[in-house]
Amino acid sequence: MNMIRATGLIPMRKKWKGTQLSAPVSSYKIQFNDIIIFIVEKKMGMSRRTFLMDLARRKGFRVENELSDSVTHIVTENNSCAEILKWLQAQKVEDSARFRILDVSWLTACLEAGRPVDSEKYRLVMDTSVLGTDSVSQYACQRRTTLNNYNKKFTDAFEVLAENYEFREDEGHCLAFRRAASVLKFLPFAVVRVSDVEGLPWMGEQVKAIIEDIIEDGESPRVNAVLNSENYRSIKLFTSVFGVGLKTSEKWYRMGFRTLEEVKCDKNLKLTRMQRAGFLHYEDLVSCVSKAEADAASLIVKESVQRFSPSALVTLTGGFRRGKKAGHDVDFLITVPGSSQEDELLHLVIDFWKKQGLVLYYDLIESTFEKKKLPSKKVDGLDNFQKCFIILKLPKGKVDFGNSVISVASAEGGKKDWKAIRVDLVVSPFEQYAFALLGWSGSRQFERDLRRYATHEKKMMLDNHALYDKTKKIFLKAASEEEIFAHLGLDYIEPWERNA
Ligand code: DCT
Ligand code: MG
Repeated sequence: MNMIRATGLIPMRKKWKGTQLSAPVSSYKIQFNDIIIFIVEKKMGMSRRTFLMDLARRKGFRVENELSDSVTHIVTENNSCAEILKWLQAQKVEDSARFRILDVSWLTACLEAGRPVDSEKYRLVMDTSVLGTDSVSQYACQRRTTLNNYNKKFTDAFEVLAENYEFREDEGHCLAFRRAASVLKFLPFAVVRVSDVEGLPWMGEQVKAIIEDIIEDGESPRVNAVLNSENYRSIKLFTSVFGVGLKTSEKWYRMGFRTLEEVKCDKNLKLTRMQRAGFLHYEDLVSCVSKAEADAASLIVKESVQRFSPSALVTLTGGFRRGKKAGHDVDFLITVPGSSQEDELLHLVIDFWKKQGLVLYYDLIESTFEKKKLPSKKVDGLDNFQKCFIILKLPKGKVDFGNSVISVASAEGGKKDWKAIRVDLVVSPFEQYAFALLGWSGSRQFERDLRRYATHEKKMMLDNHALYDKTKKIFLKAASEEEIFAHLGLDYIEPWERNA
């Protein structure tokens, strides 16, 4: 981070030599070591900043020229809390919650007193009006949520609780914590006190109590209790195996299993083909797919698909389309412009890969789409597209593939020169492509809320195939995601803003 350039200041060293606007930091004795101050130039101006820095140093305060990692107190004049947080964001500061952001009147009070005064009443307050709208929408599809999460410590906690409720099949509580996490992911600032979330949707009493615990103690007893519970830990472990769902995990838990070793050693257990593959490639599959690996997989998928259908479009969807740097799998959507049915393509690609020894596991599901059917009411169910769930043997190092050379993290000497990664291929008819793309780009919470919004606000039904207007009793056609948002009366949200 180069603060000097960022704030537009002349580098201090030059200044000391020339105009002597400020004395070197070391020439005054620091009396108050616990507080390390940085004064923001924005809106205050350079000369007033220099004057205040100098004065504070004379009085024994430690004032930094740059916004270093050691700074504890940020002093600002005429800026709102939101402006400062935005400015911190521009300085690539990730954890803005570690600073006290204070009005300049705190510093002048300190200078007057000749010692640090209590800063609480000088803290800049965040209120949601700075979000640019009067209120934050209850729907994730009306919130632009990037991967910049200022509230990870809260959202991680909520996700543990949501997951635990999911394991216990308590949908209501699960959704409540998922929605709360989603709202906090959207906030362009770090929550530092409970009042910061006042007026935001989905902030119920339980949610606020957890936020309060984390603010005060850095942790929530309720979340810790889940993390330490044998049931949660076991179900989490079992469901981390590809092919093992909630039902199987619960069964294994009831049978007394607590580790994967115990499951693997029981010769009486009948595992599915999917689960056997899951255990066989467990280590590779739990270590997430990196962006580089996803790019390498993209090349392989594109080359292979276009080998059999040169005009086919292959689009990276899922988390990687939203800009994620890692994911549990790589999702692709395939469509052939001008063609409505391409049943053969996926089979040809899989056969080709099998011959190349690239397929460690696959399950090809034929399309079950019926033309007459309305968009489905099921929110989280799978769609009817032909699709294939694959474990791909991704080569490491530089590999020639078709006309391309792919390069993934090289194999370390003597070790296996490939990694097992999960790949999903979905084939959509061309006229449903926009709906399929929107549905497969996620996030899950974003998709849920798009459907909820369509149903409750527009009397429409949206799924991965179509949009149906129940009032006009017609299907609304769309050739792009933009057109679907327009049909729904929503502002367009870019894929990287859908990380709800
Ligand atoms: N999807 C959905 N509902 C489901 C399953 C999937 O709406 N029940 C959509 C949302 C994302 C996309 O399909 C791909 O699913 P995942 O791969 O599970 O999600 P992801 O966002 O790609 O997450 P990850 O990075 O972990 O793969
Ligand atoms: Mg994915």
